[in-house]
Amino acid sequence: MANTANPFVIALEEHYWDAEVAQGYDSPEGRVPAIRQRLDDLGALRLKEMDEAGIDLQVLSHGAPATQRMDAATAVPVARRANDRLREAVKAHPGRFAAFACLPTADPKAAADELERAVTRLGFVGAMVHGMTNGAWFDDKRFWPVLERAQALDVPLYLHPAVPHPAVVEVYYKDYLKEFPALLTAAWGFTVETATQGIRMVLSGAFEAYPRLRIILGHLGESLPFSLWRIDMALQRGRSPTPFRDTFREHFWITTSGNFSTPALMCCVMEMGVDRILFSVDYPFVMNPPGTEWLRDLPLSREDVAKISSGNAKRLLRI
Ligand code: GRE
Ligand code: ZN
Repeated sequence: MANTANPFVIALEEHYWDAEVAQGYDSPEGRVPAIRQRLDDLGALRLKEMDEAGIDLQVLSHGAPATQRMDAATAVPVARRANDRLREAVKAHPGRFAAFACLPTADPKAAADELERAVTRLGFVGAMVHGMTNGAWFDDKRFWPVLERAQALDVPLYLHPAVPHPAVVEVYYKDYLKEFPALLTAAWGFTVETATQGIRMVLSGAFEAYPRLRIILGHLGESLPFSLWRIDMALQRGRSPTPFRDTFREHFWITTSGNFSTPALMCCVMEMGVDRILFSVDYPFVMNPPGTEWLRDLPLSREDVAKISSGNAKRLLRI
């Protein structure tokens, strides 16, 4: 119930599956009927659960790995059609949805063009990229045309987790996967993969090349805020041109997706500042009510809760 005493609530990392993109996907989570039903729904059920939890607007994005594990010839037309269909879903419920584009990153030039089309023609607020593109990290210079275009369009790129590289799965996780499949995803594998991607983005020099580039990380920054001091200290023993911590705090925004921990949030507030923290659930992998109940009861001022609820998102995404 949207209580008038509560601020407007925008949730930033809220997933769906496009039938064409998700064709042939097989994930343990996608096989859970209650999750699959919600991934497939961009209408009545989703809106009912938003209303019940007090979420006014979801920024929709495809679930992992979206179009990041497709070859270039496949990804380019599929991403285009998926973004067109997502645009229709957003249009069908004015004021309730916004969208992050999926990009055919296997063809970086086409991905940059699709980002531009999604922002300028479809009204999308940025794009989401899920882990490695066929084994290549997103900080690789081949992908810099996408970074350059995001800066030119003044939209953020949301770096979302995906299942780690097969060699990592083999060496780090295989022994425990049968009993604990989530070790590979939300429990730890996603976090390590995406934190590594965040660190690599800084080390690559991309933010010196694109000084207005903005990156969003979910899950309270994939644990990076907790480790900022140590990373910064250790890297400066070498010859890092810009202090890691300064670059991270200037270019990264973080969301609360799937991580409703007050102690972890307090660490983020202290390291990043409250202006860099945006509410998110990670629906339907996580349900809405625990997220909004946590948000309402945070031991922060009303002004700070309002910033996390939607004020920061409105400014970052120009919603
Ligand atoms: C996600 O895309 O956010 C996700 C998965 C699988 C498990 C948990 C999760 O794809 O948050
Ligand atoms: Zn997610």
